Amino acid sequence: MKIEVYFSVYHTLHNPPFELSRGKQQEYFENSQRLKNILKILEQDPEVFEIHPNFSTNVPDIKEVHSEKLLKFYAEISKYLSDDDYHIPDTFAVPKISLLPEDITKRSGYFCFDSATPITRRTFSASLNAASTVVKAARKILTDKNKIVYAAVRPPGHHAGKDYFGGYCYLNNSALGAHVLSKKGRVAILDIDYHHGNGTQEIFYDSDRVFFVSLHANPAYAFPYFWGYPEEIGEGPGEGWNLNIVLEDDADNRAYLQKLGYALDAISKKDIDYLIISLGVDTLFSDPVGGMMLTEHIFEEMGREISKLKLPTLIVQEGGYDLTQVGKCVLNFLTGFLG
Ligand code: SP5
Ligand code: ZN
Repeated sequence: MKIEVYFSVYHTLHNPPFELSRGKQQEYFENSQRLKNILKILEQDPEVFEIHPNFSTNVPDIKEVHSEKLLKFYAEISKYLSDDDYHIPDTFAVPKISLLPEDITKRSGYFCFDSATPITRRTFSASLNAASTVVKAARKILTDKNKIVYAAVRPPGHHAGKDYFGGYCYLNNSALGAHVLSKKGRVAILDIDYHHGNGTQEIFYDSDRVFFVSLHANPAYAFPYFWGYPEEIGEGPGEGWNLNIVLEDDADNRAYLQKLGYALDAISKKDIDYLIISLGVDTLFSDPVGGMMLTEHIFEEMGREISKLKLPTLIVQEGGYDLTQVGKCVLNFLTGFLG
């Protein structure tokens, strides 16, 4: 059995010089070397990984997931910025109000919720290319349900909401993929990134077509802080279709697998047709952004356990910032998934 890998070639266009986190200037953790390292490892086994570069930035139905104002803002700030420039919002709308300031460098604070997500001239292009790659990969699942497809993309997506961005994410890749699949059946999104996928949660919060299940570090002390609590269960028709499972930072392989078991149980109790995995490997002990204690071998077991759901599956890359281990963790996960 093979795994088809779709990758967003234009990801290198998004490479901000630094981020502001914890009030300090730091290296940009979500850099292009991450994806290069993942691909370098997968390319070594062409028998298993069939790699398809995606050059498109076309994302049909993008307006069904993201607001027109957000997309217009991205288009305008892309034109405003020159080649080597970068933009970090500095004034934020709290609470969210309905008027947008004219000044483009202040309008960003209406859509953005953190200071670690800079925008450059080509950020929107790179994000559209990532989103387009995931939509292509999702369509592949529709035409061939036996396929396992992995979307090797960046920037990541799970923190981006309908009308906002943050956490290194601009467009919600997994949500756009889920949107495509949800037209043909019920979808579960299993988010195993270290951080809560607040954007994905928000996009499907009132929907019973997409079951969002996230395993993540306790937001009482971990990013994104304001979302990810077990009380958030969905609303309206979506009540019972959102499941947050919280882990502590001392979580080791055993604790993690136990909670993953709860997540898989919950998914198998619903009538699901397609699975999307938001695959973050920032749960690794050595990750410079995440704080858990997992070792690289556990990713293989995670893949194996999830594959037992026996669903047509699209795996989408989210976080993972230990440059020396990110490729190995992804490889282990995919190998385990293949069985
Ligand atoms: C997709 C994803 O994983 N986004 C995560 C965004 C986390 N942003 C907060 C970054 C804080 C970085 N702090 C680094 C501490 C250095 N020891
Ligand atoms: Zn993360």
